[in-house]
Parts: sequence; C-alpha cells; structure tokens
Amino acid sequence: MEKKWWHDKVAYQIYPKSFCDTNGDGIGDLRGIISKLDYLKQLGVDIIWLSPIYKSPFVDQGYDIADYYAIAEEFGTMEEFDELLAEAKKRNMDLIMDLVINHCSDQHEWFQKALADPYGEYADYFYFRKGKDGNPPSNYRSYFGGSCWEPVPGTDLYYFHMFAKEQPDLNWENPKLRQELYNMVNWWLDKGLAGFRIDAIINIKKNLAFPDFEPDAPDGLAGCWKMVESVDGVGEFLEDLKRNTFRKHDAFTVAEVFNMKEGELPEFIGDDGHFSTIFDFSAHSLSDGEHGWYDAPPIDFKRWRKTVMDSQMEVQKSGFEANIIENHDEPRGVSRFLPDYAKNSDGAKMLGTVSLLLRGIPFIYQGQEIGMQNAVWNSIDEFDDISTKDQYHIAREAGLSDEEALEVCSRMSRDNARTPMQWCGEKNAGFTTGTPWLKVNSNYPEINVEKQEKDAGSVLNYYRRLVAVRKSPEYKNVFTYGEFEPEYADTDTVMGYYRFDGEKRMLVVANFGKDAVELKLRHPVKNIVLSNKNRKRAEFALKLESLEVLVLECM
Ligand code: TEU
Ligand code: CA
Repeated sequence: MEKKWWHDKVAYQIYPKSFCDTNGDGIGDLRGIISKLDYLKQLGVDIIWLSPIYKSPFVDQGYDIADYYAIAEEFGTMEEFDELLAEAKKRNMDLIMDLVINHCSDQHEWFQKALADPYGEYADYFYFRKGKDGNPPSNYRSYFGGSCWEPVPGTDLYYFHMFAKEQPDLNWENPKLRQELYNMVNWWLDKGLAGFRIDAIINIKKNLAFPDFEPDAPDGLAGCWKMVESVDGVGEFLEDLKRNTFRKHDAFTVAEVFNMKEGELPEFIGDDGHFSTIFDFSAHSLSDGEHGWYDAPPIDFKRWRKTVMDSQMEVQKSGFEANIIENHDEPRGVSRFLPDYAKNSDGAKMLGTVSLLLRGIPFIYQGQEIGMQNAVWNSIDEFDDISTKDQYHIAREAGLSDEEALEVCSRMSRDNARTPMQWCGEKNAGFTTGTPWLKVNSNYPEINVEKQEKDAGSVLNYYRRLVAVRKSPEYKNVFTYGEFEPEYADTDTVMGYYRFDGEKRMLVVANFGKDAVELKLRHPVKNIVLSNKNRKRAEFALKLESLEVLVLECM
C-alpha cells in the first residue's frame, strides 16, 4: 500500500453554527473557530472539517448552498476565512470544507435562471421533466419526506430533489455543469484548502428513465435510495471529478457514501480510488428503521461489536475508512452506543478508545471529546432540524402518540449533535452572550470544557492522552498501519482487538458489561499504555472492571 500524507492524521468536525459565537447573535462564527484553534491543537487535531459555511438560506443548515464562492454572512467574511486558513496553517493544521454538489439551494443563481427560463440553458443544470398523466414523473420519496418532484411554476414540468424541495439536484450529465463545479473545487483548493468532505456523493448518478418502484409505505411512494442502489455508472462521474480536481492537488477527500454496491470498496478507497477515504457508517446503520426512526432497533452490543469487527477486517484489504462515533446527522454516541449504566465519563472514555484506535482515520465530532450527550427535548417545537420534523410526522402517521413520537425524536434527532458546544458552566455554556439559535443541553453545568480542563481525570484530558498515544513516535506506525485482529469476540461484554505491524503488538480491550470479567491474555504485557481506571499492573489473567478500557503493549 502506497503511503499518503493523511494516513496518520486525526480529524475533527466542526459544526460552525453551534461551535462558538463571538458577536452575540446566537450563531457560531469563523471568529469563534479562530479563537478555538489552540484548543484543537492541544487536543492533537491535524485536520479540521467545517460543515458548510457557504452562503445559504439554511433550510437544511447550510447543506443548501446559494453561492459556492461566498461565506454565509452569519458566519463572517471571506477575509475571516482566509485568516482562519492562515491561522490553522500556522499551527500546522489543515482545513477541509464540506463539498455539497449533489444539489444546491433553490436560491442559487443557476436555479433562479432555470425557473425564469424552464426550457433554457440553465434548466439543463437540473432535472426538469414532464409529469406522467397528471402525476409527478416517478413515485420517489425524498429523504426528508414527500415527493422528489416539485412542480416548476407556470409549466407542466417538475424538478427533481432527493432532499428538501429547496435543494434541487444538479444534473451531472451536463458537462457544462460539471465544469462549473470543477472550477469551483479548484478555486478552493488553490486557496490552500487541504481537501473536502463530500456530501451525499453517491446520489449524483440518476437513472434517467426514473422508473417507478414498488411503494413501501401508505403514501404510495418508494424511498428514492432505491433508484440510487439500482443505477450503475457513478464511478465514471467520480473519476472525472477526481481527475479534474483532487488529484492535481493531492487533496484529502472523505466521502459520505451510503448504498455502495457489493465489491465496490476498492474502487472507492483503493490506492487510486475515487476518494482518499469514506466514512464507515456500518455501526450507525444498525439503527436504521425499516420505515423511519420510530421503528429503529436499539443497539445490541454483540451485533454492534460484530459489525465493527467485520467492517475493519473487510476494509483493511482495500484501504482506509474514516471512523466516527457521531456527526452532525447522528445522535450523540455516548447516548446511542452505550447502555444506561455506561452513559458517564468512564463509558465515554471507553467508547472513545475503542473507536479512535481502530484502523482508519479518526474523526472526532465537536463535543465528543468532553462526552456530550443527547439533550432532553420537551416538545417537538424545540427542534429545528428538517429531518426531525419529518420523522415526527412519520411516527404520528404510523399511529404513535405525541409523547411517543417525541420520545423517538429525542432519541434519534440530528439536533442532539447540533446543540451548542459546552465551553463552560456560565450562561449558555459560554457558547454565546445572546440567545442561542438552538437550545443548549441542560447538562452543561456538569459537562463543559472549562470544568474538564481543571480535572486531570476528565474525558477531555483522557482524549488528549488518547490522541497523543495514537500519534506518538512509538505507536504512530502500529496504530496507523498495523493490521487489525479481533480478540475476545466470543465473550458477552468485551470488545477487544490487536493492532500489529510486525514490530509492535497492541491490545485494546474494554469491558462494556455491568460486572467485572476475567480474561486470559494471549501475549505477555510489556507496558500499560492507557487506562481509564488508573491501572498500574496487568498480568496474564486480567480482571477487567465494568467500563474499564486498557491499551496494552504486548510482547
Ligand atoms: O446527509 C446525507 C444523508 O443521506 C443522510 O445522512 C440522511 O439523509 C439524513 O441524516 C436524514 O436524517 C448529508 C448531510 O450530512 C446532511 O446533513 C444533509 O442534510 C444531507 O446530506 C443533504 O445535503
Ligand atoms: Ca455569531
């Protein structure tokens, strides 16, 4: 395997709107990010991913871009962006931005021009199609609910959108559109951006016949992902994109890819794959409900463990994936993957350790490093997220009471990850002096950065040690390139694995159970590298306490 500059990096995702507000308008901003660069440096972060900061009406929180060349006023100016880039570079950190090119905003100039002239040049930047017998062209349901087709005013045409109706899909078949996008990507890379996190990219290939699928719910529609899964040829677009942009800059690209086909992984992340890496969502997909969040199965430890192990074994054959516990679309990992007795700082450290030392590029999501948890939501009106509103509606339609539907959304909502970053115990967790755009999690007096700075045993200080171990000269190679091998997979509560690079053998082992477990070690211990319970000795027969995690260097 060819070595790449990004293989041994640790990344951190910032959700700008909720990170740090410096002008009191209740919205995080670029100045706020600049003010926290030292904090990120101290955590050991190498690459910072910014969720979208482009000009946007924020129907889907910036994933609806109105101008790819402009910074949202809410967040600051292009000068401030350049300053952020320069300040990050000064600290030897790289910046990557979100690249949302499956769709744009209905406010984008291209779409406005298309509406103004529905048979003109710009209509061909989108999918404008005639309906069928008074109905939309096909029966697809968008990811955020309702038809994927929206009437084009004053015509018998519809335009296609897989997400909100304010997010029209871009027509990748049109070479002119593709060239516009490549120019834009290169413009940012020329500025000094290290690369991109690439949004919903598998969706860019459409079946141009837009065939109907068997309805999968009483609304008579079929999830539009069915079309995505059944169409071939996305690889050609992805190669074209790479050749014209990323490759020329040796950029780091991490793609959000769902619905990949069997056996396609090497094409995506192999030595000359479409992308540097893609996110590993296999564990997150375990709570995909058949019809929505309301029938999402709870996480079962053994299934979760097997899923993570299987994925690691598979991925190491082809390349690297990016490992996450949570992101801006997911509930908090501590609340989701841990049983109730483990939703505490020991549990957060344990989950963090087993995740960050997997083979792959770790992405820490803002607040994960202090063990942030899901919020308590008292009413559906407290949510902002478009997807949460849709899922609430789906749950009610399926017969759940208001209270039950609220419970479902409280558990699954994307807003759990989007509540403001908890910096201190003062008003609004120190996020803003004004009114935060989304409510602050009420647990901020207990869980916040300032408090954890002062506590050597805090989740934050543990994460700092954890990242430092991963990046230390002694262990960097084994944790980057070392082979992954599962251990204790036949136990009821232990998640364990080796990382081995021919020189060093590391054992990462954690007890997710309520009771202590006795384990035999296969190799003698040389050194305790990390422990969340301050363990000083480890021998052949090891009694692992409940919620204890150890990183051992073995002979
Ligand atoms: O998400 C794409 C996506 O398919 C999902 O994550 C899913 O549809 C969503 O979480 C439903 O709850 C990406 C972004 O990460 C997400 O924030 C955007 O809303 C979406 O694309 C549209 O740009
Ligand atoms: Ca602000």
